[in-house]
Amino acid sequence: MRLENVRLHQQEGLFDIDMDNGMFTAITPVAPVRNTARNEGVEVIDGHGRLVLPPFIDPHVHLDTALTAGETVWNRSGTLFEGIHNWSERKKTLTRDDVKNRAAKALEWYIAQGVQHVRSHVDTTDPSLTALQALLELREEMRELIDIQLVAFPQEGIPSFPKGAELLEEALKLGAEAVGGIPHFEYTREYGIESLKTVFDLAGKYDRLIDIHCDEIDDDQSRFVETVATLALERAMGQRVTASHTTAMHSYSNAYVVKLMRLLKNSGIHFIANPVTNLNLQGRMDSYPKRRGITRIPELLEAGVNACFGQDDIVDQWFPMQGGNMLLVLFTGLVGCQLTGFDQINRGIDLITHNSARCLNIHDQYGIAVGKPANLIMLDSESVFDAVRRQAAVTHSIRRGKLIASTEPARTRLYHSGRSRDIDLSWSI
Ligand code: 17E
Ligand code: FE2
Repeated sequence: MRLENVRLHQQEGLFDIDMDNGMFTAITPVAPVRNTARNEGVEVIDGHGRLVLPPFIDPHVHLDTALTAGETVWNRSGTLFEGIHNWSERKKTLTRDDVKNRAAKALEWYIAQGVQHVRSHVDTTDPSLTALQALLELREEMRELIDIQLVAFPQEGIPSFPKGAELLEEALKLGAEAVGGIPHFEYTREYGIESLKTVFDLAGKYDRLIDIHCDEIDDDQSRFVETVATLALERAMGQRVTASHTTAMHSYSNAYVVKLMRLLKNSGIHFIANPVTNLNLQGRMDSYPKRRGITRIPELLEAGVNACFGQDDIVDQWFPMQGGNMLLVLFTGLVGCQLTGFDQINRGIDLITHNSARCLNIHDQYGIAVGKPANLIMLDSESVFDAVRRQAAVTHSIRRGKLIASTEPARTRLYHSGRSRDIDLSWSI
């Protein structure tokens, strides 16, 4: 497979990209003269100057809950806690096929929109571990199209749920890649701390990654992230540890955040914000002004801490819309975090690509470079800025050197004074 006349982010000019045996073999500037020959029989796609990027990543989603919005009831208060309650009712009716069918549909939506890597939490506070077994099967069945990392996620707590720790450990034995937790949901602060020790002990015992739902609450007293970072630091595990959500950081005093930032940086842990979901869930107990409840992404990035954006929900109790469009997640996150300077928008693409790859510990195998797996997407746009601005379609998704999805971009005509013409919705600067 060969792509011709494509643009690369933050590089001048056009390039040809050659792939062979599932790997990138050459990336060559077209100007001043094209000096690469086409090999006979190689499939060629002309990019016509369009942008290519490494595939999008969703580092935080719940595939087991996908497409269950309104089941058994709609979330009326819009809070995290009503969502957890309603899901616990729906959870009683799960079957393997139910989970697989819904998750497979959500994964198709991802694949169609250029996502090739997802990290999905899967609820382990279910004595039958039905959802986990379903997603373990789907992970293997979908491997050619998308990589799925599974986090064993104790939605209703570890010490606060009967056999919570045993179920979590069983999920690791069955093959989940990461251990999760939810300290702010445990009955007491002490249980929260205890739950984190359990998570770190299990990750050590089974050599797994960690991704904690951490301080997802508008309570400025919820400070479990300091314990996550300290355990990561003391056990030298920072690069393998992620704190997801951390929305309470939005409400911390600046004095505390200044102290905390040093620890976060030293620990080397990663952060995932889920801007769409948390703009929806947070601030629900506020009158006006209402807090946005997104963690402090600009400050984390400024401090040199790795951070990225996830979707979290696809048509479920916590967010009833969306489905696989990471450019929409990025757009929402950039607006929600006021990261709308020209450079911030351009660099923002890292929040759904390279930064997420570091968080998932897949960065060695990720990116458009000779010798890496030939995974990339092409967008109906010439620049990142324009693609983010107008949510450009992903026209091609190529994985291991093979086309796995394509989308025809929309064409628009304008009719005026008896004449009609195509209009161009792009704007590149
Ligand atoms: N569960 C949870 O604890 N928090 C969330 N944001 C979702 C599920 C989606
Ligand atoms: Fe989540």
